[in-house]
Amino acid sequence: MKAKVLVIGANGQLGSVLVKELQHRHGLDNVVASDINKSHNFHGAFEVLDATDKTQLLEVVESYGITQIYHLAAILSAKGEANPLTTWDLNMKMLFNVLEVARVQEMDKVFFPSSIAVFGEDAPWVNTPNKAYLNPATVYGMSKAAGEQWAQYYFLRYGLDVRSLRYPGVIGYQSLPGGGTTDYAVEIFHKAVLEEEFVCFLNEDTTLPMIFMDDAIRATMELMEAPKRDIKIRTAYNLAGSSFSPEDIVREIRKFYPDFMVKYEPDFRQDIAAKWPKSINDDEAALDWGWKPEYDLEIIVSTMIEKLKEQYVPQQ
Ligand code: AKB
Repeated sequence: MKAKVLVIGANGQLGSVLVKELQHRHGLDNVVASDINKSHNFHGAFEVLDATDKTQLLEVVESYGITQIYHLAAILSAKGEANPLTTWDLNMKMLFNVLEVARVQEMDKVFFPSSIAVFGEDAPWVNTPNKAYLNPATVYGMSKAAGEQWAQYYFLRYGLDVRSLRYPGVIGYQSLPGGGTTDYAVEIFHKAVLEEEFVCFLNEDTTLPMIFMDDAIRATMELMEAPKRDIKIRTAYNLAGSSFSPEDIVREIRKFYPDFMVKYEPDFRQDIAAKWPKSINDDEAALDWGWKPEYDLEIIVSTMIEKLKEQYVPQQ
């Protein structure tokens, strides 16, 4: 039977790119993009969907005969701290609705993104292993850590094939992030290409795990397409790309824009970043389904600059 895929949170940083990849793999007619915000630029089916509303979710699933859900909607680490209880409520409610609808409809697979935000100050800071102690310091991180347990519970109790990755900060030219602590690592490239000064909300030496969009999408597809027997971790897999700090990015950007100006004005997001790992050990992902990142900082920077230049100065 052909897969019918629903993407929730399709307008987000990852969702907008993932929808196109899924359309490419499954066919335009077999992917339904959905988001709470109606403006979008997808070809193919699109539904305005509030995933906190289970009835609405079920209606969409039934009307298209959905067999797989990619649930990408969430309030992220920085934005989530403004309204902790609302963040918990929304993130958990959406996940429960997705898990329940997928269980009742006996779906083939569910993808639930987790994050490096599940780690807190009691996990090793460097080369953080998959099984490290989880004491997240943000509500977003708490919702992801709890979500991982619920994903595993639905697998063990009901046999629902839920798969998950702990994404680092995602860097891509195709879309903008919103409300995260790693957002600076995308914004900085837009400023560089526009030849404007960048004000960085993290300290210059704050090293964080990051991943290029193309690697993040490929990892998602490789995890989701791996044979079920190979998926040994049912909470979430650590996923690594490359680790670097704002000053590392600036050094690389100045190879292209030697006069690029940066001012450091750390805010509350510095405290969030300070409790996250500096680098991630993703040996289990490599072992179980063959994960291997392709983009290091140098390639990320040159690709970001090249692609954003095309976007800002349209070719004749
Ligand atoms: C955030 O910064 O909140 C996200 C994440 C690492 O999950 N990009």
